Amino acid sequence: MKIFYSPTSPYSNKVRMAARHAGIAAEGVLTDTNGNPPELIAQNPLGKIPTLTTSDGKAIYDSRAIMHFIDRETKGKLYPRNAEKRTEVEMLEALCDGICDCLLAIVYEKRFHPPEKIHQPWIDRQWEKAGRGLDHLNANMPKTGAKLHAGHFALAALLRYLELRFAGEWQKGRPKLKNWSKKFEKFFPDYAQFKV
Ligand SMILES: N[C@@H](CCC(=O)N[C@@H](CS)C(=O)NCC(=O)O)C(=O)O
Repeated sequence: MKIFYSPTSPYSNKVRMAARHAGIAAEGVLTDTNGNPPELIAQNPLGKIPTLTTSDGKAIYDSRAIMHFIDRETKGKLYPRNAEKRTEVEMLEALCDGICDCLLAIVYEKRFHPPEKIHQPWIDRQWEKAGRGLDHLNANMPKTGAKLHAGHFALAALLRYLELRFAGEWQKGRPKLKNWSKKFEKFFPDYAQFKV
């Protein structure tokens, strides 16, 4: 099994941490999407990471489809069996991924436009969404103990991305969120390896 990934991609980090936790052996294939690598495009026409290739050559994307695949392969290591609890975990994952979507939109707006074409109102709109999401997380932190689930990995990946691209810009007024990584790392010591 292979996972096309980049250490700076939050969705890649989410699935790679989850695979590690669930005991899925997948070889990481370091991938720069900017170059449209043919081996990635052959698996995923969208040219996005993460993309997983199974041992029998099937491609699986996007990150949530990969998470569900890992969960099925490991008989439920990532999502609770109970329907209500599962929905809660899926919502946490959706919120964390959604905040990453907003943050990525900001990064791409700046990266793929010449300075005079960067549209600040679009950046502000995305930053507002991300801010509301982060406030919601800070007010509704997930219980975190030895039994980790997909939502924890999505949150851990989001925090790594914030540290990487928005250092010092998101912690104010969100002490619980700021301190959560330390707690998570106690239960997932490999978290340090997912820092760029
Ligand atoms: N919804 C997708 C998002 C994947 C995504 O946007 N990945 C980024 C890297 S973090 C990417 O591949 N960007 C390259 C591109 O869009 O060309 C998922 O959850 O996997």
